[in-house]
Amino acid sequence: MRLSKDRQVTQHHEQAVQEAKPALQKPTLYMVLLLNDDYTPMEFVVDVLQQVFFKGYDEAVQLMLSVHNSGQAVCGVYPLEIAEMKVKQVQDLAGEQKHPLKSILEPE
Ligand code: TYC
Repeated sequence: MRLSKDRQVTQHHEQAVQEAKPALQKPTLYMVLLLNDDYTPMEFVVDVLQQVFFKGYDEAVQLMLSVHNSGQAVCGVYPLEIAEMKVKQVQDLAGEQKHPLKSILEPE
């Protein structure tokens, strides 16, 4: 199809604008990671993984051990507001029992 010079320029311009867009957008999903420490009891971490991240018992144990052995692990991937809520829930539950357990967010 033949296009007028004007149309070609417009199309080229639109394409250039669209290609730049993904780099400017904020990531929409965030990973919630649990961090290891030397003091939080293993059973408490398993409880948190079940209550906050809705893991079954066996998966919660595996995930807790993976954090214990590797330093951290991803517990779930969520939109920002949900991910922030999970971090706060972990912080609140740990704080109630005076455990140093921590979770953080990272862009997916
Ligand atoms: N390392 C802790 C212990 O030996 C257990 C633990 C696991 C703590 C996972 C935090 O996110 C954590 N009691």
